[in-house]
Amino acid sequence: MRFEDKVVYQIYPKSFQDSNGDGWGDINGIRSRIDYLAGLGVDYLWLTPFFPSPQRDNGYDVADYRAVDPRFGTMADLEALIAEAEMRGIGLMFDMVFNHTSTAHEWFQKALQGDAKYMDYYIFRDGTPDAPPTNWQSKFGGSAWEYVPHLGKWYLHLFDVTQADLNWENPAVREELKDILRFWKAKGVKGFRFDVVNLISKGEFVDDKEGDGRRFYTDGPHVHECLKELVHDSGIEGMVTVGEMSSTTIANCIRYTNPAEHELSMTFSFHHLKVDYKDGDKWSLMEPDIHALKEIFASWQEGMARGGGWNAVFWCNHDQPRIVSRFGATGRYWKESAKMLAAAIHLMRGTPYIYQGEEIGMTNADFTDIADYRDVESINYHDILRASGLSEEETMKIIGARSRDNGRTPMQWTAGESAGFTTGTPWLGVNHNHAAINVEAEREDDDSILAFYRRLIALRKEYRIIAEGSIRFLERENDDVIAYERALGSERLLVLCNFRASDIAMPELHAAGEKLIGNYPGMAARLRPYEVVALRWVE
Ligand code: TEU
Repeated sequence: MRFEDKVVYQIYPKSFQDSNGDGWGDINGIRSRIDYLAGLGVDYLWLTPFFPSPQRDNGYDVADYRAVDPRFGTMADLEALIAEAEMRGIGLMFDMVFNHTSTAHEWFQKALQGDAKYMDYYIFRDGTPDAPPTNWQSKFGGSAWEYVPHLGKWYLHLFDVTQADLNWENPAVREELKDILRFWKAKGVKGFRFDVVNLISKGEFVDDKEGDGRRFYTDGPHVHECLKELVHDSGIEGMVTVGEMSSTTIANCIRYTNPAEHELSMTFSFHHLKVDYKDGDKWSLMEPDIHALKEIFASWQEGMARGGGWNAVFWCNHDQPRIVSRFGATGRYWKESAKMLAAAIHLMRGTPYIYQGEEIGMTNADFTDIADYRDVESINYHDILRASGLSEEETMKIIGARSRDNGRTPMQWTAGESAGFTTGTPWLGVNHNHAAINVEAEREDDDSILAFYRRLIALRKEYRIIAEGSIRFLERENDDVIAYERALGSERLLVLCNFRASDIAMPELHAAGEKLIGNYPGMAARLRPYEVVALRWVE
């Protein structure tokens, strides 16, 4: 099953809707908004982790995979949400953080006590306090190894020091993880997202002379075997699964998602979200390179199709800045650019993901002080950038553009206090532009970004060509426009996206097609600023 005509909506529970005034979003908050989600027409809700956690990395540091953190609610609340969603034809997808656990997890606590069984659940290496086993770097900055003096050993953490990597070479670990999947499947969960799942199989533990170590564990030696075993033995085959793939390749993503391989339904890859990284560095700013963006889409979309793979298509998630602030506009062309960006990916080949707030055109956070940020990565990099010699002003400009908190500010429901997110003090500041950008303002407006997303979702279900058509990229040399053609039998769909804030020449491509969707009235001789138009015809 390919999930071609499905659309997934991602919820970051902490920032979606608070129901009890403690400033944290919660499960009952999601329940109260279920009709809004059903109204959008989405098929699945992916919930980022709500499990008991010290919240060093907002829940991606899981201390217990089978329970609900009391700050998010109870198991009964969760069961009610699953049932209420199902009544509306919506399935829940849970986020399985299986590359690492929190150091607060009982397995790691037992390992720390020297219990050999549990030490083998993690990646411990002998050594002296002055020499980590390898020079690998944590994704959040600093060494990927932490020394435990009373054990005389180091443990590996590719992320925060409180996120210890699991040892997937140990069959007992793999059994534990399968059991967790069975547990949630039995509760009626319909699918799973697997966090950084292409990092689970570590290769050799040697110094990386040219990089941060990722070449030794990315798409590692046993990753495909491990996934096949996990999916097969846990009995989740046939459910919707998406793997988050860090620094991966098309060839690997074909293997992860080609149905003949029995691994996953689809993959997230991130190359298209690095076209504004100067020299590939997230912490160096650059204008987005639209030519590079198009080439990445073209090679991934066409390459995955050739190999029988399947893409998850997305712009936003809880780790990314807001797309209108990034590749679109927040001033004069805010609405046009938000719609253009939406159509650009919703009409591609793959399963679209919408991240909460994207559908109303939410923008980056408007924080100016590092004290306003909560994300561990932003706080670490603030210090790293300052130590590298940048001024506070330069540093805050970078953090402002790149922080993961840009995508985590509370959902903007109304123009009222705290945007209707909470009656208390929000855990992370609400963007002041909620007075203008909010669900209430867009809900009844046929011309709103929200209405446009609703229409895109409906079109995918109405026109098989969107869900199942082949894809071919056009205008490869034109740096202003992203253009592609979908085909199904004798049917064609041409999509033209102007990524510029000015009007540009109309590519000489279109036959006299019927306009299926666009963000301006009618058709003009040139493509207007951030215009998108999709034309359909039968040959
Ligand atoms: O993210 C994995 C990941 O590598 C990134 O997107 C990461 O946040 C970014 O590269 C840092 O610059 C996943 C989760 O989505 C993220 O929230 C977690 O922090 C991370 O795994 C660890 O579990």
